[in-house]
Amino acid sequence: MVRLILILGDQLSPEIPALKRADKAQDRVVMAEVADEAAYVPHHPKKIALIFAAMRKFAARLRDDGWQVDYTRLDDEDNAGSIPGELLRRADQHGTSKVLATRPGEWRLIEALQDMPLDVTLLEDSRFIASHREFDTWAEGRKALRMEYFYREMRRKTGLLMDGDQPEGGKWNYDSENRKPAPDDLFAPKPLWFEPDATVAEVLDLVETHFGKNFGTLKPFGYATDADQAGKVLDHFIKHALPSFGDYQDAMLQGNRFLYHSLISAYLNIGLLDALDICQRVEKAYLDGHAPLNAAEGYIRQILGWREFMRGIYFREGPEYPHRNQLNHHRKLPPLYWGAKTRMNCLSHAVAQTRDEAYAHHIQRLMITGNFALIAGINPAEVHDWYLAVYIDAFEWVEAPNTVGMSQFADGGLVGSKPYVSSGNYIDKMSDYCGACDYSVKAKTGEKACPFNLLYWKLLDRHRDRFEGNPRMAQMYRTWDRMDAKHRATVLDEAEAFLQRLSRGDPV
Ligand code: FAD
Ligand code: DLZ
Ligand code: SF4
Repeated sequence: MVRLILILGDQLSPEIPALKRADKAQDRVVMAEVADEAAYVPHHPKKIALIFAAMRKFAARLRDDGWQVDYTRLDDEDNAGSIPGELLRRADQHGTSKVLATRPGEWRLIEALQDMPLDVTLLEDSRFIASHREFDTWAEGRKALRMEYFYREMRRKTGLLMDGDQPEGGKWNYDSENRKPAPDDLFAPKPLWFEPDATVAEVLDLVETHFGKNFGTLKPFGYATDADQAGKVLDHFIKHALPSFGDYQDAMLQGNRFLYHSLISAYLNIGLLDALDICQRVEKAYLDGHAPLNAAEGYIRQILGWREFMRGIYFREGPEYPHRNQLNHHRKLPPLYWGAKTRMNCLSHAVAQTRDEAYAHHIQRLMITGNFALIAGINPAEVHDWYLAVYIDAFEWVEAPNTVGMSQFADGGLVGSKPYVSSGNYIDKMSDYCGACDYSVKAKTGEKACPFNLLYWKLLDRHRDRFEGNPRMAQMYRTWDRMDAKHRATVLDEAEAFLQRLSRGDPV
């Protein structure tokens, strides 16, 4: 019997297990641009354009390679509007009930496929360095799951940056050398962008028509949309930016949105690049003397460590993980996240960049938009939906542990041992945002007080019972307790007044 081989918009790799197990002579590849996937959150138009264009190019590549591909475009008349709907329609067309698919990266879609009245086989996605079994075996019986120890396992497993059974250079982690603030006149290489070709131009028109009102600027669109272009982006990064990646990994500059970051997460997540191959190429750059160890190790840790760890957590914790709210935060996401004016220059910049590029780098996501949402007590489910919608690389398996876990501490400390929160000082140290802000980062109270200064203490005060006993937070509480009682009361009152203004929708 003919089988339908489902390839989703983030499974665009010839190595994807469903294709590897398929019979080119007989089976039919099913790919579909569908309203349900494009609308479960209001995705940034650039993200939809990337996925549709990359899907179309991948389908063409498969056809050239001899596969029979049933491709449905968004505006095809008989489009069923959902992945299950399209599978049913194709099953009917070809008189089959058999579907071979690679496990999707989101519980919502896994459950939808499992509930179908067809014979669906789901294969484990093999594009990752650690299998589910490996992660679960590592996690089993541990009191706390910490990325650092998992990462060491992965280094041993792959042999990346290893000198026998010891880490290259004698240390596993060079994070302490990766925290330089960027000087204002830093010269950073420009990322590699591409002029839209005919396929991309056609998709841009389609996206403009159907999703033009979503938050986000569609044009100019310069993202890579096939494996060849994505490979060029990686080459460009390794050649020009990798050597300084380590030094300025945590820096933020108003005039430079990308600094020394690689901008490859979306390509990696949709299958245009391969994780192990990237790590091996970065290791080679180090061994060839092109990049220093703190850069190569810092970069490899992000992919081999954080990315694999996050995936392990998402699948181990199950479908209710994205709904966790251990800190019981319920404030609505304020309109400033969707571009409403704010006097906070750091947020204004991070959101404007997100709107224009569908991209912000890690520290902007963690210490600006994420930090503010956490100290303002925003509902993590709303924060999660926002991150899932606005970033070009956002797929739930990687977005949810980063947002719900690392950034909002809503999993109660599974991903991180303490919440990533800071007052304005950290932002001032790592960026040039504060100098151009309406608020004063030096002011701790009063009309000009930086809201991060107020809300940071408010969060610690509100959750004292939970955090006071955490050894990594004890120093913060000691600092707070040493402050004059009247000053502390003023901070808490002003923080509360700010939060009320935020909830009322007053400009902040
Ligand atoms: P670089 O800084 O050049 O890093 C290299 C690569 O390392 C990235 O491409 C990515 O594949 C990997 N990486 C780095 N940090 C992480 C991490 N914490 N988790 C997983 N992979 C990592 N990343 C996503 O791919 N999709 C998301 O939806 C996503 N959501 C996030 C939400 C929040 C709140 C936070 C704090 C982080 C999120 N990240 C997400 C992680 C990280 O911010 C992005 O991977 C990174 O900014 C992508 O840009 P880049 O390719 O230039 O990365
Ligand atoms: C994100 C996305 C979008 C916007 N559109 C489609 C689509 O039309 N067809 C498709 O197959 N996949 C799409 N995707 C990616 C899926 O949402 C993704 O496969 C799941 O969220 C699982 O990671
Ligand atoms: Fe952000 Fe505060 Fe700095 Fe303004 S002063 S940019 S609000 S950290």
